[in-house]
This record gives sequence, structure tokens and C-alpha cells, in this order.
Amino acid sequence: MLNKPDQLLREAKALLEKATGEADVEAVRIGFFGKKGKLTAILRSMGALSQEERKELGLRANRVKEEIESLIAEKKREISATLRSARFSAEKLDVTEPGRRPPIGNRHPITQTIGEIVRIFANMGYSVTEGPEVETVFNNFDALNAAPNHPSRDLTDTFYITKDTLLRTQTSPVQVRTLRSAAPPIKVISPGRCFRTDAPDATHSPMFHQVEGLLVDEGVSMTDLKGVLDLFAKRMFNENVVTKFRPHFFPFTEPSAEMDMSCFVCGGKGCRVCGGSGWIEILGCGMVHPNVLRVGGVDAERYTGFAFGMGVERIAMLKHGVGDIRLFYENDIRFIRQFG
Ligand code: 2NM
Repeated sequence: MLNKPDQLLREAKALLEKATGEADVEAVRIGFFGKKGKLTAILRSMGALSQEERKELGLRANRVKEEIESLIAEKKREISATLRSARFSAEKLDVTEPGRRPPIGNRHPITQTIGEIVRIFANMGYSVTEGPEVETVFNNFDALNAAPNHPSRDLTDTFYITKDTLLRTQTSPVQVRTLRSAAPPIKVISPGRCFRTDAPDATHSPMFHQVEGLLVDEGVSMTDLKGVLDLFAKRMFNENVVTKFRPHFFPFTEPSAEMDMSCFVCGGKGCRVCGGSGWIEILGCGMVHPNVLRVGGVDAERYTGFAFGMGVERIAMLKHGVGDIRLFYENDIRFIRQFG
């Protein structure tokens, strides 16, 4: 009986050695000092002993009690130190770690080309106007002097929505809206999407982009048109290109012309880009037809104007050597990234 406390001390030491968490240590404390604890039981059972034995056992039991208590306290400190250092290394923050870059894309080549064209004209004092893609037949055809039987009105060329509405086949209806809502001097550029029922191939798409321009003022002549568009070609391609104007026909301009530019790749000698001719066709233009000015509410006796239009895809294909218009709409990231 007298040896029981030392036996309990050994037992407690063994248990504490194996303890790995605060709960294990707490279980040891309860196992020895709790109401039903082993040391508690010894102290309770002492009433049955002689006074000598009680004194000796009491002494030993109290010494063992203190020793186990200090072992428990030490173990608790040890465990909380281990837990803390584990937490510290889990929460470690490397403030010298380099930043992670988010993946950054680039503007679509068509958006970029529109931006370049618009910028060149903005630098010449033009403002940008935009209009709806769903237009009236009136703004898209009638106001632009297209005869009632003009082939471009054909159901097989135009996406009609109703008898009177359609997807615009060009951006000119935006200029019609401008003429009807503003007074000269007018100097605008209108980029946007257009739609025609073309079957897709290397140079056609049912959806494409145009930039059109319009300038109306007193005394505007064909020489103003030539000066502006020649400067545009030089800024868009390079300073050395020269331009020439070939007579053409558009219902909304009279006279009308197409502008050719000397090949910016071979300088006019003839190469693959210009098809050997040394010349590249880049836009259509002309003096705004008096009928168009009148429908637009402009006094055609006092004012004259010029207008022009170009296909954005065609310009982008020429500039970047893209051989198939459909590449612009596939959104293959490997294609788009080459314009970054
Ligand atoms: C072109 C060619 C020639 C043009 C005409 C007009 C308007 F509304 F003022 F009459 N806007 N755009 C025009 C003229 C467009 O595209 C090849």
C-alpha cells in the first residue's frame, strides 16, 4: 500500500510521455486527480489505516501528487509550444515572393484597325458618330438615292427583318441620320458592323465592318476629297504611297470614284500582295449626290460634300498579310495574340 503512490507516479510518467495533445494530458489529470481518480482513491482509503501508516502514506501521496502536477504542467507547455510553432510555419508569409501576373489579352485586330483609321481622321478634326445595326429601309436605301429596283435591295443580298427594317448593309445610314439631325459644317466618321447575305469565303463574310466618312460645307470640292484620302493612305500605310482615283458608280455620290494606292509592299513594281499590278484598291468615295443632301435637309444649292467608305477587314488583311477573312471571326487565341 505504501508503494502505491510511486507506482502511480511511474504510471503517470508513462502516460504523459505518450501524450501528444492537450486532451491526452487532461485525461491523465482526470485519471489521477478527478473524483474517481487513482490518487484520489488512495487518499480516500486512508481512513482504514493506522496513524503511522496514514502519516507515511499521506506524505508520499502528496509528494507524488505535486510531482505529477508539475509533470502535467510541463507537458502542457511543451504541447502548446509545438502547436504554436506548427501554426507559425503554416501561416508563414513570404513577403519577397514575386507578384503573379494575371493573363492579359489584346484587342481584336479589327478593333485595332478601326482604332487606327478613326484616329487618323480624328486628327484631321472629324468626330465619331455611331448608329443602330438594325435600320430602316428608308435610311439604308431610299435616302441614299438607291433606285426602287436597285440590285443591292434584293432579298438575296440584304437581311430584311420586316418590310421596312433590315440589318444595315453599309454604315451610310449613320451619315443620313447625321445629315438629318445636324447642320453644316459636318465632319464625321462612322465605324460599325454591316451585314450582307454573302456566303462566307476567303474574302466575304455576312458580317463585316466599315468606316465611312462625310464632310459637308460650303465650297467643298473633289480636290478636298483627294487631299484628305491621299493623306489617310499615307498615314495608314506609309508616307511613300501614291494614290489615284478611278471613275466608278455609287447611287449616293456623283461623281463617284474608287481610290487605288501604290503597293505599300513593293512600291509599285508588282508583287504577291498587289497581284502583280503595283496598285491596291482601298476605298470608294465621291461627291454626295444632291438628292442625298436634300433628303438630309441640307440646302444643296449652298452646300456640297464628299463621302467615302472602306472595308475594315480588307484594310486589316492588307496591312497584316492575312489571307482569309474568316480568321477574324474564329477567335482562335493563337491568331488574335499575333496582333498583341
Ligand atoms: C462609300 C463610297 C462612297 C457614302 C456616302 C454617304 C452619304 F451618306 F453621305 F451619302 N456615306 N457614305 C459613301 C460614298 C460610301 O462606300 C464604299
